Amino acid sequence: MRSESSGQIAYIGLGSNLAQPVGQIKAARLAIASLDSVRELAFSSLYRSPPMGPQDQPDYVNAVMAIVTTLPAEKLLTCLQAIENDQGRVRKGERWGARTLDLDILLYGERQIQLPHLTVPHVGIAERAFVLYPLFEIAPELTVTGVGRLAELVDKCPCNGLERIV
Ligand code: ATP
Ligand code: 5RX
Ligand code: CA
Ligand code: CA
Ligand code: CA
Repeated sequence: MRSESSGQIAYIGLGSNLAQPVGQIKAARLAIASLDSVRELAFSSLYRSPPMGPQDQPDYVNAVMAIVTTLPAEKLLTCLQAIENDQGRVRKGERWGARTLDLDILLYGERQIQLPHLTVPHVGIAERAFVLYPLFEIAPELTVTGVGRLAELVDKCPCNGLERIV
């Protein structure tokens, strides 16, 4: 019955390359798990990698978290953006610049969502080693809605510089 459903499984990508990235990721994990209507299911290792996109910025630390949530995807995004702001994220002029914390909704159940401020599955998911490898670690059997099996995406994605650190 819909009113008794326990929610959706969602995968969140975490990234940081400023102000002690490992601490930022750990703090964000606690903040996300502490949200009402969110429960942590799994958390990947932490990975370091050179910046993709603009390269005049520090290396990133990334991880992926699986949650179960009764929040609709749009509300989840709002909560994640509030956590980014709480952890000192400042949006500067440059697109894809350095940040204390970046939280992306990678997947939300098997939903495909196309809203002005929310695209799910996340646009970059199939090309980004720093997303695919940690995601594969916690959900090796996953199929990315509309894209294909995660195991195949990982096989096709060079790990260029991605290192597991914790
Ligand atoms: P990228 O999305 O390519 O990884 P980014 O994370 O640096 O780049 P941001 O500046 O953090 O991009 O976000 C820009 C906007 O992307 C956000 O304000 C949000 O509305 C939108 N957005 C669209 N789809 C998603 C999603 N699945 N998860 C998080 N934000 C999203
Ligand atoms: C822009 C990603 C262009 C890929 C982006 C991260 C491309 C990053 C991150 C690492 C960005 C979005 N690099 N670059 N980790 N975010 N390693 O989280 S900006 Cl081609
Ligand atoms: Ca909680
Ligand atoms: Ca991102
Ligand atoms: Ca983002």
